[in-house]
Amino acid sequence: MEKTFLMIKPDGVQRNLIGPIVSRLENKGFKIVGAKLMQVSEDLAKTHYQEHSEKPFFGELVDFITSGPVFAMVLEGENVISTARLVVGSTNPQEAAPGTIRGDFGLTVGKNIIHGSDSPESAEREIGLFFDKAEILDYNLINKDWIY
Ligand code: FUP
Repeated sequence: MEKTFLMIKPDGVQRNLIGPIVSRLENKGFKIVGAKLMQVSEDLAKTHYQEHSEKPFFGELVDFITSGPVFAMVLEGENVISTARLVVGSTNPQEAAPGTIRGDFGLTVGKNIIHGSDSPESAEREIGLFFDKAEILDYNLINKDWIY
């Protein structure tokens, strides 16, 4: 089953949005197979965002993501990578549709509440960066065969 990486950023954690956001992801039908509150190091931040290393906002991005704890998750489900991106919404919260996480909770592109992997390659890379294999669980939901 497909897996993706999602991370509630420091703004979402500081605003006590872990619960509401995780609730939306569970309600959608995704299965949480890994989750933890963690502090992102500068090295990890730079590696995670390496595709943006030449962008003018790179320094601010690294400062922001390391400014406080994040809530990192691995979710599993059918087409979870693209479907979770729909639930997350557009990068700029001012353009994100109402009903999406960024559309409902965010206001500026620099502080857009949550990250979600954008492709199978980035999902695999990001899960590997943030989680040890032993932190990702393989389990069944009892009597819920219709949850993947
Ligand atoms: P996304 O995949 O939606 O998280 O968006 P990107 O990978 O394009 O951008 C990563 C992060 O860079 C965004 F979450 C916010 C930040 N960013 C800015 O701060 N300014 C920009 O103009 C674009 C992105």
